[in-house]
Amino acid sequence: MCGGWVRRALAAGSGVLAGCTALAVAELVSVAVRPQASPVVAVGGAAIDRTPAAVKDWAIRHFGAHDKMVLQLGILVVLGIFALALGVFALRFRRTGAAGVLVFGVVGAVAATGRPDSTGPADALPSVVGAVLGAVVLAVLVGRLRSPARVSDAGDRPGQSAGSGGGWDRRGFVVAAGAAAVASAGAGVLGRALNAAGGQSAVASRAGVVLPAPVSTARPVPRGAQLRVPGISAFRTPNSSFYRVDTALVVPKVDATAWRLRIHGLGVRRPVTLTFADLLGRELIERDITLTCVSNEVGGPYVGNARWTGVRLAELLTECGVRAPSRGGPADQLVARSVDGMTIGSPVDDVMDGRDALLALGMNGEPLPFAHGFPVRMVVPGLYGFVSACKWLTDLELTTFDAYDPYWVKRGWARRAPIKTESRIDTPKPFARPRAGTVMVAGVAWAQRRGIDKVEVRIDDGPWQQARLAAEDTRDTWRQWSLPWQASRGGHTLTVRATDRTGRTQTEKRAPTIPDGASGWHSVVVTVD
Ligand SMILES: Nc1nc2c(c(=O)[nH]1)N[C@H]1C(S)=C(S)[C@@H](COP(=O)(O)O)O[C@H]1N2
Ligand SMILES: [Mo]
Repeated sequence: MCGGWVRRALAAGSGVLAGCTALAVAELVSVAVRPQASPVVAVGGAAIDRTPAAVKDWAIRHFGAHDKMVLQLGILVVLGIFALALGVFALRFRRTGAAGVLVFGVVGAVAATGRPDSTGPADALPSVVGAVLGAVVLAVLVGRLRSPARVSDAGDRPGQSAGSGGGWDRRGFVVAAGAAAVASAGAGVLGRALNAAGGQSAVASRAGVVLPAPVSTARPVPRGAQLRVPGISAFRTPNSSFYRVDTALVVPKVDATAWRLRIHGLGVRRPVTLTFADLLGRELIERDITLTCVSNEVGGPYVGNARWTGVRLAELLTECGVRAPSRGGPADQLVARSVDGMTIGSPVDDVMDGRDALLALGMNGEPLPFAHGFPVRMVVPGLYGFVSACKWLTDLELTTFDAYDPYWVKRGWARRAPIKTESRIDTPKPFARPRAGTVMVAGVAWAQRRGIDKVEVRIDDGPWQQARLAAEDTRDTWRQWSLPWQASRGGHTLTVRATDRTGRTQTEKRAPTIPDGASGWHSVVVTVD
């Protein structure tokens, strides 16, 4: 009896080892194809694209920057469970079990070739080659578990090998399993290392970028824009802590020297293809702009303020012969495409209305970090990122809102999404226990394009008290505020609301992030000791 259990456990382990072999080999083969073609990345990407907006939003909220790691871990856990089962199954049905590994190869291959950034059938190779070798490993290992022990096997004690399952080739199994484990670990480590090194030309191209001085510098941030209150968000968000929201499981590493941007489409009288050097050679401007994600909950972290350096998008479009629809042009939507197949649509009228819509090359004084879109991304003041801020940009197409729905719109988000007037309490933090006495309540408020005119704070059900506003940098940047509060002992709820320069006060009405951004007032509950 005992022998049967041992064999079944070893068979399950063989399934896992076969799975590991498949993934490791796929990783190695993906070095020759593209890192994005490796099956876990491809299946993960396909899963992201098919995840309902609400779930995706939930994942972003709950796992934040770790959402992608959680997804990949989830895929591995599911694969692991199937691999265990497949191993046990192969003990009875060796061929069918081994063939089962191939099914996963097909799933990976279909996912990889179906990605929007797929470069062709070669993307199937990592999954296919990996699965074939995985199937071989499973067939060989299970074969050892099924074949009768040879008499010469010195290690085989009669008492164990004569179990109900009969004898099996212990030494053969151990040797084969050891070889498979060592080989797949080697392939996996080598594949990972080579893929990591593969982005070297992109890294070198970024290191070689020298951003020319802008012809129009950002106006100096007024000294009073940054309040000296512990716990308040820095006025300028450093790149290292700038939020990141995108669908890329592997950050695209684009070699700037090979990068091209095509501008074409409806009503583009002079289509062009530009190089990175072409953009560097143009007049650059520098602007402080606060970027906001539509997935940001009231009080959430997906908002940041950076100094962007780039080319005026409207100027470039005008040179290409584009006219805004308000001036009779036929195209009302500008669709930006990234190297990873993301599509983001912005109103042509917005990017050409005189605001500082940029093809950004620089962020806070350095070339864009890879995670934030190197070499070139869009930044449009006043529009949520999903309708304006395409990273790893490679194509700009003029079209209409009627003719084309970009990525997020296909998934239930709005076609047009100006940023809503919002405010956030940065300090005290939720459930903080400040001492009774003067407590500084402080935070940020934003209403890009309109500007912040007033911020008010309410303690419990008390009257609205006007907060002190920090100096305004521009209408397109967030604004800090603070209010000294004479805190009395006990539990208190602090609530904030902002009023923008159009005179509109931030609505109390709660709206979910889908389809066009959350609304409502941010509250923080604290206990004063
Ligand atoms: N290529 C690409 N660009 C993208 C996205 C993406 O998923 N892929 N996400 C957009 C969204 S939803 C936002 S809010 C901003 C975030 O920019 P950041 O990651 O630099 O903060 O990028 C936008 N640009
Ligand atoms: Mo976003």
